Amino acid sequence: MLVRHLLRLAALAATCQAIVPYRRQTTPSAVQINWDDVLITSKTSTTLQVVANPPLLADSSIRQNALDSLSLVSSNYVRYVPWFPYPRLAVPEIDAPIINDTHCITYWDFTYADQLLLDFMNATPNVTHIINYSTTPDWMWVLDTPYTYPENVSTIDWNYNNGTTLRDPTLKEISDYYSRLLSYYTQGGMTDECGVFHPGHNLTIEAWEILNESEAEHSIVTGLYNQIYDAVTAAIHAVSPNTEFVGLAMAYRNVTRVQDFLQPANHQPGTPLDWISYHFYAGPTSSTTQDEATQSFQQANQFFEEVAAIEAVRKQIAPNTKTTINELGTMDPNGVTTVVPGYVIPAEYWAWSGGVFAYIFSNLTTQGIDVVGESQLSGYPGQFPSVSMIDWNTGLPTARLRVLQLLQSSFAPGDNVVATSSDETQLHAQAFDTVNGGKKVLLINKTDQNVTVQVQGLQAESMDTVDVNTAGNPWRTEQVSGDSVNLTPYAVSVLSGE
Ligand SMILES: *[C@@H]1O[C@H](CO)[C@@H](O)[C@H](O)[C@H]1NC(C)=O
Ligand SMILES: *[C@@H]1O[C@H](CO)[C@@H](O)[C@H](O)[C@H]1NC(C)=O
Ligand SMILES: *[C@@H]1O[C@H](CO)[C@@H](O)[C@H](O)[C@H]1NC(C)=O
Ligand SMILES: *[C@@H]1O[C@H](CO)[C@@H](O)[C@H](O)[C@H]1NC(C)=O
Ligand SMILES: *[C@@H]1O[C@H](CO)[C@@H](O)[C@H](O)[C@H]1NC(C)=O
Ligand SMILES: *[C@@H]1O[C@H](CO)[C@@H](O)[C@H](O)[C@H]1NC(C)=O
Ligand SMILES: *[C@@H]1O[C@H](CO)[C@@H](O)[C@H](O)[C@H]1NC(C)=O
Ligand SMILES: *[C@@H]1O[C@H](CO)[C@@H](O)[C@H](O)[C@H]1NC(C)=O
Ligand SMILES: *[C@@H]1O[C@H](CO)[C@@H](O)[C@H](O)[C@H]1NC(C)=O
Ligand SMILES: *[C@@H]1O[C@H](CO)[C@@H](O)[C@H](O)[C@H]1NC(C)=O
Ligand SMILES: CC(=O)N[C@H]1CO[C@H](CO)[C@@H](O)[C@@H]1O
Repeated sequence: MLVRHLLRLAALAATCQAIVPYRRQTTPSAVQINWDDVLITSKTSTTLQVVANPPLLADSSIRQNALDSLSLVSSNYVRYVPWFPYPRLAVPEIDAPIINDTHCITYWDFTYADQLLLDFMNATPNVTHIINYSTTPDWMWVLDTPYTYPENVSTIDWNYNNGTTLRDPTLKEISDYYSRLLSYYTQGGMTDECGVFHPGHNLTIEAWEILNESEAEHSIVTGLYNQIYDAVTAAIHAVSPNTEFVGLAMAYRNVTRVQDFLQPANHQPGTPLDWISYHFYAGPTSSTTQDEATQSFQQANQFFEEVAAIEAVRKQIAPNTKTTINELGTMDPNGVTTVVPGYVIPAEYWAWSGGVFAYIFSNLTTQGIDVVGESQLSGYPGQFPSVSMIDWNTGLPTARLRVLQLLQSSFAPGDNVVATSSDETQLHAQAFDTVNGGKKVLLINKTDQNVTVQVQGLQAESMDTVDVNTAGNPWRTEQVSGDSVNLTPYAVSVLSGE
């Protein structure tokens, strides 16, 4: 793979040499803005998801930097997900209770759950949180053989989430589990199956998600998912009446499932359908950085159409249900689950991947999506390294995190999003008349070349840019004037002016 990488660099160098003289003569790429044509007043918040994993544990050398990085992009609807490959981090009741005539023993252990959740809450003060203990204890499912989870809390275990039938079909066991978990974190403690009180915390949990990518984990069919959703939301509401719920959490964008979930007739009366959630990852297969980027932008276009189809259904049957698209990312084909030996994810990757997120933000804002969430704070070889927003060796930000931070500092719900056009093959442009900072234009260079952009309808004053050069550092601010600016390769820029 090293060879391939070198070949790629050679090819890039050759391209630059061949193209530069030609580029200098090309006419600038034009962006037209009609400030009077308001497409929508933005409802969109941008945020991220934090998947709980070992680099965030108390004894990790990068923990503090990772938490500081998280604080930079702390924002409403930030999402926290303990996840099944680390059973002992994700499941506080890791073993089934033993209850018989002579004994009553439970195995609740909040050591790791507390470490990770309290760090997360402390790094994200004064914002609303969506908490998602999506992993159910394995022992609640009917399994062919009892499952032995790894003792080592850092060991990745892909086999934990197994079984398709709950051992208690009345759903009382799973509801009680979540009710105790909520009680422990929001009501100062909980009473276990043996009547023993476990002192806990008094956190405010504004929203709770029910299960993970339900169609993938445990292959839960819609009917069962809805039943679990109804039972668990009722149990949690009894403990924490102000918590809202997020349902569905689809890995694939299936309109039928959305329809089945949102139909009130498919739920117990009174079940809240506050939010739905779903996900998208671009998965390019090409072999050059530019092709990967181009493919990812194209896959995003397809995703926008899927969102539009889901939105049509939601608006028709559940117009008040909000949407959080809370896992958005890309994957380097050589860094999907682990990093191919000898390969280094290039600086360009982190820049264009941030560009794809900014591009998705732009379109989903015009579609009226409530929350657009980047995936995920901490990834590392073994756990989706190219989806990470921090460097797994240091805990410091990558360009992906800086793009989110730039979007948060530039745009907010309440901005007027106005009609903007440009040559979409190379550049994406979207103008915002913002509530906080005057007129701004988001510019995304989809390619590895410099370009001059002529922005018609804005007297530009300054431009903030995240690109290959700024990488994980704070963005660069340049003073600009007139209506013509230069965009660097894969730049995500925000132009401000009058
Ligand atoms: C109850 O469970 C304990 C612990 O597993 C076991 O040692 C004991 O034999 C059980 N008693 C009965 C009556 O089953
Ligand atoms: C959180 O809000 C409180 C009350 O408004 C304020 O005193 C505090 O400084 C805020 N903390 C942060 C980190 O913003
Ligand atoms: C669970 O996983 C094991 C090993 O991967 C497999 O043999 C078994 O059939 C699975 N299903 C159930 C229901 O236990
Ligand atoms: C636990 O697993 C991690 C990750 O595989 C490994 O680095 C560590 O050495 C293991 N610890 C022990 C005590 O085996
Ligand atoms: C939670 O609140 C209860 C009741 O006010 C109080 O007794 C308890 O000490 C609090 N727990 C924590 C961890 O603050
Ligand atoms: C949720 O579950 C799916 C399917 O098992 C998995 O692919 C995905 O990465 C999970 N998401 C998170 C954030 O853990
Ligand atoms: C809970 O988190 C999992 C893991 O990321 C995710 O797949 C699932 O969609 C979430 N649940 C909801 C209802 O969003
Ligand atoms: C979408 O969901 C429906 C209902 O759960 C299912 O029957 C159908 O096979 C799914 N379609 C795809 C493409 O997965
Ligand atoms: C967002 O994507 C949809 C679907 O591709 C498209 O129809 C729409 O024009 C896009 N919105 C903007 C403002 O470009
Ligand atoms: C882009 O422009 C900068 C500054 O003029 C130059 O250093 C760089 O080589 C150019 N990059 C490409 C790919 O042409
Ligand atoms: C903003 C923009 O479009 N930038 C440029 C990115 O690079 C390509 C060349 O590959 C230019 O044609 C684009 O115009």
